[in-house]
Amino acid sequence: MTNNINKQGLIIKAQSGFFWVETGEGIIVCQLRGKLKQGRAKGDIAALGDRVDISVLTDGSGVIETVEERRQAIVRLDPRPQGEYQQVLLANPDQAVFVFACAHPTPRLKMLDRFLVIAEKERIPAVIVANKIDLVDDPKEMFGLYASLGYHVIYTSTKTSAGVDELKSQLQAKISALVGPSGVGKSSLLNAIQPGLGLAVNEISSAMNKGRHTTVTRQMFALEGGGYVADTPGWKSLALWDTEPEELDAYFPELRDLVPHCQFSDCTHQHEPGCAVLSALKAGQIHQERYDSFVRLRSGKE
Ligand SMILES: Nc1nc2c(ncn2[C@@H]2O[C@H](COP(=O)(O)OP(=O)(O)OP(=O)(O)O)[C@@H](O)[C@H]2O)c(=O)[nH]1
Ligand SMILES: [Mg+2]
Ligand SMILES: [Zn+2]
Repeated sequence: MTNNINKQGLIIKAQSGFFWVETGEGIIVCQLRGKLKQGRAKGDIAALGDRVDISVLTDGSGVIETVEERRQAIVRLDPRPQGEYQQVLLANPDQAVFVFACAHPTPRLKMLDRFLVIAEKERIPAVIVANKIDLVDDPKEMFGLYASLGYHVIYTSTKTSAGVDELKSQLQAKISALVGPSGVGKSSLLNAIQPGLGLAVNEISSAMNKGRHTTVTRQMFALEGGGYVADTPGWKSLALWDTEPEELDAYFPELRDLVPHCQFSDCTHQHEPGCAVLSALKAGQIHQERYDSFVRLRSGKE
């Protein structure tokens, strides 16, 4: 009855209901099969990073028949009159790469802490890049604490090329969400890894920042040796939207193992007697700044 060809692929670009699917034998522009759209009011059915089954029509266009279940996703909640809508910024990221500069701009570690909490919650492995190490004497003074918590910290400079190869191999064969404030050197780092890459990502990034009523393109970029990098500027506006205050201690690696030792099972780690977190803080085993971030996020402040 039909002579459609069935293929599998990865959504590498999404724009206005069209999806660019990399099949391994070329890119096919697809739309969603109508029956898939039934749940649409709740959130994106297909998104950047989704693995899909498609059928290819005789005209060369494609139809997405099924979307594989997501392992995890970076999701933004969009309040709409008809109810909250879950925008998927990136499906199935293998890692989130948080880029900060050692100076110019001054690193906002509170923002990094918040990003790390989101990554922990979504179970996305986090990698920290401390760029512009050429501008400071001791970059580990600022970022060393994160390595002690178990995070992989890569120290880089696009001026001296320090750490660029390490970053390159960290990105290889993975889907990475690249996140960080403006001016920290994301584009410069990508260009150092692969000429032209930073430029391409930047164009998309600035288009996305124009506001919600302009056309939103979400795209990820292929690395020569395999793997993809997606710029996800939406992290700045990600709220910890479905996080209860009680679960937050689980997203701080240095706190979560202490929690079972607190005297009260509903301990807020702020004033209770017998609190293992407060004891550790007093003993200098927890960094004050990280504890402050915990208290801040727990109180719902952004
Ligand atoms: N000293 C020094 N400057 C750097 C380094 N990396 C980038 N820069 C400079 O920092 C500035 C910002 O770099 P970009 O690569 O445009 O930063 P970005 O993160 O892509 O910024 P947005 O696209 O606005 O998000 C530029 O002037 C770069 O030349 C570095 O390792 N050391
Ligand atoms: Mg840039
Ligand atoms: Zn406690």
